[in-house]
Amino acid sequence: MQQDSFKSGFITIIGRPNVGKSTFLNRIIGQKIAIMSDKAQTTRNTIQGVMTDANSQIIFIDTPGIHKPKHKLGDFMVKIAENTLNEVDAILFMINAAEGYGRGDQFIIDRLESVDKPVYLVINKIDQINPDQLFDLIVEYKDKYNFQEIIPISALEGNNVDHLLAVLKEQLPDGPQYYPDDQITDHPERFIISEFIREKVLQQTKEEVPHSIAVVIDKIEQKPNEKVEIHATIIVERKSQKGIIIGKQGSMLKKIGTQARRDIERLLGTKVYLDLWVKVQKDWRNREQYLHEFGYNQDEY
Ligand SMILES: Nc1nc2c(ncn2[C@@H]2O[C@H](COP(=O)(O)OP(=O)(O)OP(=O)(O)O)[C@@H](O)[C@H]2O)c(=O)[nH]1
Ligand SMILES: [Mg+2]
Repeated sequence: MQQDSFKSGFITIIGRPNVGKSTFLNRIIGQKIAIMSDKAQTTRNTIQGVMTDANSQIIFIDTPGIHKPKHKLGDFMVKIAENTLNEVDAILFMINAAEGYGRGDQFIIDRLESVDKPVYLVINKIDQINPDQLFDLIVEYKDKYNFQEIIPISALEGNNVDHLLAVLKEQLPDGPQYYPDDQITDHPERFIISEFIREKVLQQTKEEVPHSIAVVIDKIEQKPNEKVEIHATIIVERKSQKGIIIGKQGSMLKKIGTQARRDIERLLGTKVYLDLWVKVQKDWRNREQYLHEFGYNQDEY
C-alpha cells in the first residue's frame, strides 16, 4: 500500500506594526505563545508557531512589525523580520483593512520585489470594515504586487482563517516533520514567561513607557509545595519610568504581577509565585551589551 506523503514548510508573517500578526499566530496555534497589545512594536523577536496534523506540519514565523527604527533595538527588530523572507517557503504579508494602503506598506512591497517566493496578501481586521471597502482595498492592492492570492480574514473573530490555512496547506512541498507532534513553539517557557510579564506592562502603561522596558527572568524554581517560584526584573530606561511601573504604594507592580501570574499559571498548569523587581538601565535600547543581555541578540540571526 502506498504511504501518503507528508508535507511541511516554513511561512513567515510580516507587515507593519499592530496589523494583527501575533493575534493570527495565537489563533491558529490555539494557545497564547506570542504577546499582543494595541501598542505598535509589541513583538520584538521572531516566534515560531508549529501546526501539526496527520499529514502536514506548517511552521509559522511571527515577526516584529516593519517600521522606521529609532534605536538599535528597532534596527534589530526590523532586521530579523526581513531576514525571515529568505528562509521560508511562503510569505504572508498582513495589512490592516481599517487603515488601508500607506507608505509603510509600500516599503515592505519594495522588499518583496527581490524575493522569489509566493506572497499571500492577508487583509486582516475585516470585522472593522464593510464589504464595499474590502472590495476597494482588493482592487487597490492587486496591482501593487503579483500576489499569489489575496485573502481577507479577521484574526480576532476567526473569519476565513480556516480557508487561509487550507490554501496554505495545499501549496506546501513534500518535506520532513521538523518538530515533534506536541511542540508548538521554538521558544522555551522561560522566554514566554518573560513576554507575558512584558505584555502586562504594555497593556497597563502608555506613551514611551511600554517601549522602554525589557524583562529578564532571574530564576525559576520548583518548590516542594508544587508551586513554581519565579523571580523576574523589569528593566526601564529612566528613574521616572521606574516610579510609573511601581505605582502608588506598589499598586501598578502588583496589578502587573497578578495579571502575568494568571497567564503563567495557565501556561505551566501549576500554581506560581511571581516576584517582580524594577531596575533602571540607562538608554539600554541603544547599547549593544544590554540588547545582548536582554535577549535581543544579533549573533543569533
Ligand atoms: N478588530 C480587530 N482587531 C484585531 C484583529 N487582529 C488583531 N487585532 C487587534 O490589533 C491589535 C494589535 O494586534 P497584534 O497581534 O499585537 O499585532 P502585531 O501585528 O503582532 O503587532 P506588532 O507585534 O507590534 O508588530 C490588538 O489590539 C489586537 O486585538 C482583527 O481581526 N480585528
Ligand atoms: Mg506582534
